[in-house]
Amino acid sequence: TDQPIRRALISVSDKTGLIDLAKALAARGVEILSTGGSAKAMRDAGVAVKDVAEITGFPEMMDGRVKTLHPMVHGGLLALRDNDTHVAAMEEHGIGAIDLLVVNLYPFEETVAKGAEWDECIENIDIGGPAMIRAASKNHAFVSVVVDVEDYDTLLGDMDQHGGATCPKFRRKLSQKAYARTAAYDAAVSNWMADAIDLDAPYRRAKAGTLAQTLRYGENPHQKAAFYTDGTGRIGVATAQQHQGKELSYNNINDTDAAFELVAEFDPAETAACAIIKHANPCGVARGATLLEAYKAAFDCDRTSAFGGIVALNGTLDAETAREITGIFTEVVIAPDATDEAKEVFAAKKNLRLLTTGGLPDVRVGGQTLRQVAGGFLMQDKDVGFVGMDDLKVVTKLAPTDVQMHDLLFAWKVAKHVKSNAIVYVKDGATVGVGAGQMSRVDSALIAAKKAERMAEALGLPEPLTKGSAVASDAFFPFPDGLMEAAAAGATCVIQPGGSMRDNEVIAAADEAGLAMVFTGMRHFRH
Ligand code: 93A
Repeated sequence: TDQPIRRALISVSDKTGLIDLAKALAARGVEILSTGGSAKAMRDAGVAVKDVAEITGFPEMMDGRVKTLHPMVHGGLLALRDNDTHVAAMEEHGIGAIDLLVVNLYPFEETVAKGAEWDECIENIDIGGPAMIRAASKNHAFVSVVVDVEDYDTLLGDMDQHGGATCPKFRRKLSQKAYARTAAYDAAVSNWMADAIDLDAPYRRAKAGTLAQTLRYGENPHQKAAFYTDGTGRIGVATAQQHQGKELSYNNINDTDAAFELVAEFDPAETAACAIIKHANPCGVARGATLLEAYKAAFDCDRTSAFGGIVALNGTLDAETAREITGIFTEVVIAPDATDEAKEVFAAKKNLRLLTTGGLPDVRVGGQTLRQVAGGFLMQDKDVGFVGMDDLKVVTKLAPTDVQMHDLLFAWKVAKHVKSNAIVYVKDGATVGVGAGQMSRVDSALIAAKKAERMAEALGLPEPLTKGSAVASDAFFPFPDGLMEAAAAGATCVIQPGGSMRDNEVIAAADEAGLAMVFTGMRHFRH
């Protein structure tokens, strides 16, 4: 039913149109209650106003934080006029009905927009206003609530149409608009806080995570850093147990993750495997009959780079392997487990960190990766792409032998974990040259071959181990040149995605060089 407006509460920060509205209401016989600033403005303009403080019996206090939060106000807004007990309560406590609420909120959004300090923004979070708005909106069966200066005229119009009352349809519309306003208001506060937290501490951007460790610094000493867990409980560096050594650093965690995710590609039921990582790229990966063999072979790929590296194993670290690893300075060793003897071997090396995980992560289980760019985030599925023997397509006249096939697939698995452009030479289940992170695929092929030459010299071998090797390329060869470099280094078989415009040229060059080549149909860029 239409509800007569006899008593109004006006509390507005934006005083636009206030005086006109107050005069119009007064002219229609409406009694006006108001808060400090609003009351003063109306009184100065000659409108009769009663202070809310007079009704509540409490002065506005705590810098205005508490002015309308009182049963005399909220009872007047919330009481159901057609409910006997509500009416009795009003009578008992002397609560007068409030038929109209006119409120606009502390200018929180504007305060933030002008770049105010934290404390000023906080003071501009309106509490009493939204409380009243929500109360009046809930009770729209009896109460009209106006939250927008634009609605003052519409209100007066509706009152005039209904003999000083408002109609139910209009009140419901006002109510909906009022809830939209308080919802947007709280969203603005929440968004501001989220942003402010990030600006204060960008390293806390991993919002969804749980702080696991504040790090001494980030990639460099002048960068603050922290480590967060994501709650998935995935086996890996985040859930590993550290047995000895000082705290892991930012780079240690990053490299240890790269090492363990790589070594987990190799099923321990099939083979022992070892990966050595430097600066997030493998400088040696090998499989072997034992972890000791695998470690030695991985180490021989690039002994220079392995210094200060991260070693990951796909099985239980034993004492022999541990002893071999202590032959050079190693930052971190991560393995599913370690024997007591192995732990004893490491105990003498105070700076070496040993991590055990209780198992290997399942590299086929997906999930998302998140990375930051200026002003945004990039989300993508994890690269869990896998190719097996049956997925390979032989494209050359020559087909790889079984032995070559094994090395090709091994090289392919490693290439997935090498920063693009990745070229990986493999011989007998061990990398013999890794070219990583070059802008040109040709350079990656050359660098890897060059490293193999240096290793041959250091090891006193008659020729580099790339002679007779299998080579993997993480993406297609756009031209034959990269492939020719690999052939010049001695590669005899090739694994690559294929799909270049010039595949025919590349295949022809491979045939001419006497190479066996297979296409995977899948690429493994990694940046
Ligand atoms: O600080 S508050 O959250 N506490 C209150 O009890 C309260 N009651 C009204 N802010 C409160 N208000 C807000 O004061 C209103 O939403 C309005 O924006 C402002 C009007 O104050 P004044 O009439 O004193 O200028």
